[in-house]
Amino acid sequence: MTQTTHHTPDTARQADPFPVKGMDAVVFAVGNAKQAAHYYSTAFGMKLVAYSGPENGSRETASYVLENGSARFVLTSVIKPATAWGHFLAQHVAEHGDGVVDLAIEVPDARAAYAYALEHGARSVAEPYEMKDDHGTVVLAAIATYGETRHTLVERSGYDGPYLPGFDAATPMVEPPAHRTFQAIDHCVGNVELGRMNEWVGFYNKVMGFTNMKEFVGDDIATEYSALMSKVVADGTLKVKFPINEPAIAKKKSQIDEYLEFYGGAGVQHIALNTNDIVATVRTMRAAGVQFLDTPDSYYDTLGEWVGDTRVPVETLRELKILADRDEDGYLLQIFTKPVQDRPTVFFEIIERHGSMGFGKGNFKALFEAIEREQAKRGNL
Ligand code: TYF
Ligand code: FE
Repeated sequence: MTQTTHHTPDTARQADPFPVKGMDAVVFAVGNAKQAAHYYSTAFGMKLVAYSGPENGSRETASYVLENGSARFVLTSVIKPATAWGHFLAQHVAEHGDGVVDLAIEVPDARAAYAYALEHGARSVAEPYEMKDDHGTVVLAAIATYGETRHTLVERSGYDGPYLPGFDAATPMVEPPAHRTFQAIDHCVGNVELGRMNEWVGFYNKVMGFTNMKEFVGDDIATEYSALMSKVVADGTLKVKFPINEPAIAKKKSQIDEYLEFYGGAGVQHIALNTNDIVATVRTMRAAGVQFLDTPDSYYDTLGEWVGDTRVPVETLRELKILADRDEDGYLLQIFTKPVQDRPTVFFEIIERHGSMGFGKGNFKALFEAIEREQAKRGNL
């Protein structure tokens, strides 16, 4: 059946049936992209690099492209729906609120990736097409994944424009912070309906040849305290990692059920962002008004006993409510924002890895208790 990989040997990499270069972009459909772009600039420290809107020929949508290292977010709003895409975006925002419509993946050959995916059971949302301008040609195609989410497969083959044809370079909205807050997308998590996690894990196994990583939340943890089950799929090089969660029947209402109820179905739950200085990043983001989940002092009272020494003293972790975990490969530091819109749906994780390729298993109890405290405040527990 499905393989479990941690570090994939080079031989497996050579035989990769679905090679990927990494995440191309996380595309959000939002009610007001102009203001969302401002939030990700001022609060997350990202840099506006490209824009498409009525001023440069896009009558239907306005899109802002923000970057931080290799992490790219595209924020899109509908101005006046005209085509099927505009109507889809308008309906997506009406039904789901602000959310992710596309986890775009950069591939060396979009036509080959698309053909492989369709042969292995993917549903097409866009057949391969080319976009061209003075900067070169980009080949794109798209397949459906959970909920109304899609994966656009992007082949850039030397394209040197600021994002895609149709986009003009833009100047940053504000001066980015002196310290870069994060530099890459670590993983993108999906929430799917009860009983459907294995189906979606199988989808990535078949359609993209992704393999299962060691870390998962099984039945045992689910019934004890998490109220969710989770498995992680990744490409052979671990550049693209997609955990998939489903609710579990437990004593309390699952955080995944809360998401599904307020999002109106399956969708992207959180985006994790890599940083090399989580302390500086959390200080910058907190100062800009970003709210993070709280962690009780009792967590820090015993942390040193099992995590041992990390780059950051426990007292600093305690001050900023940063979590730490250690496994056989090393350790990681991580923290989670509260939902970033009024609906209790999409949130972000900031993660600093030192060897560990895990997802913070040792923190699941503390993390899920913190999420439950927020659920209770919203009357959803
Ligand atoms: O991505 C992960 O697996 C970790 C932990 O609802 C996690 O960030 C898992 C499920 C969840 C929230 C966080
Ligand atoms: Fe995560």
